[in-house]
Amino acid sequence: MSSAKTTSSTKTKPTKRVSKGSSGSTSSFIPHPSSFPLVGILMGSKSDWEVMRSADQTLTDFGVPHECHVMSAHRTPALASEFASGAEARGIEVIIAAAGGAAHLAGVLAAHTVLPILGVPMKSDALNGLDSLLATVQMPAGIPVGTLAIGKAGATNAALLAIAILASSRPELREKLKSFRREQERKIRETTLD
Ligand code: RP5
Repeated sequence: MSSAKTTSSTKTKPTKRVSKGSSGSTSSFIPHPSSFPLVGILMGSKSDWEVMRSADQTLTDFGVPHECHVMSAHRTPALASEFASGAEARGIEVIIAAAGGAAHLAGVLAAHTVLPILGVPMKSDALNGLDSLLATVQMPAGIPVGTLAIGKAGATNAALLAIAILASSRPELREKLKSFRREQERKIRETTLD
């Protein structure tokens, strides 16, 4: 699964042609003509997609243009490097990176860009995601990765945190976040038990 998505959930494969970014670096990731993604959601395997749909859906709900791709720190290291190196020049402002097991994707991306990287550890069969969590969170000083919770909660919160980062310069997004919190609070306050 590799798709570029817009706020209207249009799924298209990323155009595979080479262009020059403003930084002079080459990139194969060209935005869909009708969308200029602000957030990139990356995951190490298609097997992560069921969980990462939550990040995709949250960004869609807030109307944040974004794109979703599968790439791996281990299986496609050159692709991961290319994406991260060219992301800033393409207008991406935040990258969400999900991986499981020896979860190095977020760290490898962070090594190639100064954009904020939000890591989401995937639940693994062998160690229930503890391996993914430790691999994502234990970055050496100097190359930060903001690590979220394991699994779906982490995926949703990575999207909300990306929105909060974008909202620092976009008042309309800040208002949407406040409205989301109010609605969340209202639901809890109105909860009744049998
Ligand atoms: C990681 O290995 C992926 O992020 C995934 O969570 C895990 C297993 O991948 P598959 O073997 O299911 O492709 O790279």
